[in-house]
Amino acid sequence: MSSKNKTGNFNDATKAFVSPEYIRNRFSTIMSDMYKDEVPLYGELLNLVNDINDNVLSEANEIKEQLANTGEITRLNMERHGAIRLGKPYELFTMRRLFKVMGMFPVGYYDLASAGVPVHATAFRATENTTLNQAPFRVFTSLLRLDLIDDNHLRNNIETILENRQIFTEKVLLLIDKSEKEGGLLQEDAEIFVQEALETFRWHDTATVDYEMYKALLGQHRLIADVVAFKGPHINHLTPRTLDIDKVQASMEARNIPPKDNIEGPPTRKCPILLRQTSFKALTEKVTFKDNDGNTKTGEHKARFGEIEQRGVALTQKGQDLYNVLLGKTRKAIGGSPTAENTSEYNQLLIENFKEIPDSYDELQSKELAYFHYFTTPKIKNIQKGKTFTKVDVNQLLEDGYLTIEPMVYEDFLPVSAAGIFASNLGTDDAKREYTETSNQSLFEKDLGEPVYNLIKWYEDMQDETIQKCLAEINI
Ligand code: OOG
Ligand code: NI
Repeated sequence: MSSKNKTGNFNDATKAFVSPEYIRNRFSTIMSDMYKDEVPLYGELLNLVNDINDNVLSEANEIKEQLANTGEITRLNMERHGAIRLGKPYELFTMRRLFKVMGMFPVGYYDLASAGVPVHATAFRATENTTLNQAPFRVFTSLLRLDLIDDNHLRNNIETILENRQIFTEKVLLLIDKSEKEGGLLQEDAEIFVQEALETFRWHDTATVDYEMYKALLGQHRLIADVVAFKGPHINHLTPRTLDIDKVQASMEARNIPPKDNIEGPPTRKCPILLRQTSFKALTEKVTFKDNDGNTKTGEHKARFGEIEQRGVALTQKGQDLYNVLLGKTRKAIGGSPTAENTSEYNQLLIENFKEIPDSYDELQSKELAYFHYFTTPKIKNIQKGKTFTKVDVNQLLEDGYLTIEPMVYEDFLPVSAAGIFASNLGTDDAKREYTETSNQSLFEKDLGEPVYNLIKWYEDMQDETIQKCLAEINI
């Protein structure tokens, strides 16, 4: 080996690419710091969530052990998601490339039109258990559906406004290209990348349209004004993960954080399922509007809020179907979305109806309603040599104590909850809008530039990975 070559290797070793996990955590941190500055209540909420999580962990050993076994314990304090709303296909396509630099990929398709919000969406996140535990940051990303705007004249105006905007900085576009070509970013480029990427998510207090246009956009849907009237897709909330959402909800008022009336999702349970979410209401923020003659006008805009969530076990298709039936049944009984007036009636009914989903992990497992991590126990050394075990033996191995399970946490979102969160921050009139068009996953994927991961298949594969690992240990 020549010394030149050696020098080359040496250089390569010192100038290694930083991992997507490093970039993702770095981005998540500076985003959170920026949002704390922009929306101070979010900082308060973070403190409250941390206090309550510490309490839960010191009091409930069971939960602590469970999170240690699944590897989630290390990520708890950095765990959060955000949400952005994009206007045109180019923005979605490029956002996919941007998130890929951070090891985030589109998982799932969410149609919100059926819930009265003219967008469809995906969530960008890590897709491996280890990388999720190292950097759990995710972003719910929706794209405006212009095909749902019935006013032709306004739709044309919106298209022109959106055509003329560039939400990404030149530098970030160059670094995305570089990362794609070279297979990663060096430390110094990664730092520039996160700072430049952050610019896209920043709040702008000057609108790009005049006040009349803003009013026209609002008249169509408050969400449309939020997407179209601004220079970029400001992050509209960040959501830390709590281990006890009921406690946080009950403690918010005492810290002057005004909570939304009800918690979205399933009821309180011993074994939490899927996802429960609540938020504080959006701030009223001053916005400057300029017209063509250079006159300015000050108005108000509501978009940015804070949210918290408690995550539970992921459900199988069978479990999800049951969840949708029970939630639908409860909402129908009270006449639609819950209101401030019927919150306690709604919660009672929700608890009652959800008794149909067993509240024990063993039963959720045996009825194939939820996904689990499988682990071998020390007992496997007593297993007779010679026999080969396969997937069909798993339940027997569990029963005989050779295997144990821990719940696999739900990493994704719920369309009805998402619509409820949207609605609580958009005003009731908008929430009552009805769009009859059907969901359009293939158009979304065309705009995105690649298919989204199938949610159920992702959990199925993850569970299978843990089972195969156990079988390999047993069959050695
Ligand atoms: C997104 C709402 C969806 C969630 O947690 O379900 C969401 C939005 O308001 O843009 O973040
Ligand atoms: Ni959210």
